[in-house]
Amino acid sequence: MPAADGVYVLHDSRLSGNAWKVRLLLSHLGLPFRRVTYVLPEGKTRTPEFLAWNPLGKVPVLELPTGEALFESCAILCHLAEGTPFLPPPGIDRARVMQWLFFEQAEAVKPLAGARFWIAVARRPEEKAAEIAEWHAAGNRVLGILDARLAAREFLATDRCTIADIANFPYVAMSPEGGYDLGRYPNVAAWVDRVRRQPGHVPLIEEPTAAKESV
Ligand SMILES: N[C@@H](CCC(=O)N[C@@H](CS)C(=O)NCC(=O)O)C(=O)O
Repeated sequence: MPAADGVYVLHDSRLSGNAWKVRLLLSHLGLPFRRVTYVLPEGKTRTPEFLAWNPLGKVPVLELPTGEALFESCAILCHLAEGTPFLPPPGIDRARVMQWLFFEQAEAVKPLAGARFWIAVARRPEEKAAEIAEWHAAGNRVLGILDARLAAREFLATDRCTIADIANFPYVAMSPEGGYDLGRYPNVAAWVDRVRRQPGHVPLIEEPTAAKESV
């Protein structure tokens, strides 16, 4: 369905951390949007219409009021945050924001989200036992790096909450579902609470919990 009514349309799934990032920023910025929520195994992200928005067939996709569509959560964050305090103007602070966005995509998502998916969403950890062991090693390294970064600062990139924090938040906050112990990373745990207390914060699941979670 096109963004005919001139508002943002977020194509997401209920348990997607990547889509949660976008919903968080839309809410922080007070931007009205419509949600189209997919049950990923149903295959509706593989239709020609969806693939025209994102050839990878993944959520999130954001339809803009102009009718154009963007995929890749961090690119969407950059676009929405342009000209707001969530993305500093060109310079070293903006480069630091980018640094932590790339860190999230290149280093953090796979081990944190992979373990969470197989343990807490698919609930078939035995199928990925070897990978989960590898993810836990890599993910604990990531959490250690974040903990060191946050030892003497409140936010990842600058002295305020930016899209660097919004991007890293979901899969770090949900990492205990994947068997990670945030008690080992007190600076990360305090940052998770801090990001959660930002005005406009929304939970992953906003409606009452259904009996059976869909992906
Ligand atoms: N790098 C992408 C990853 C997107 C992604 O992996 N989306 C998942 C949900 S969190 C998805 O749609 N998976 C379904 C599939 O791979 O078919 C982003 O940050 O947006």
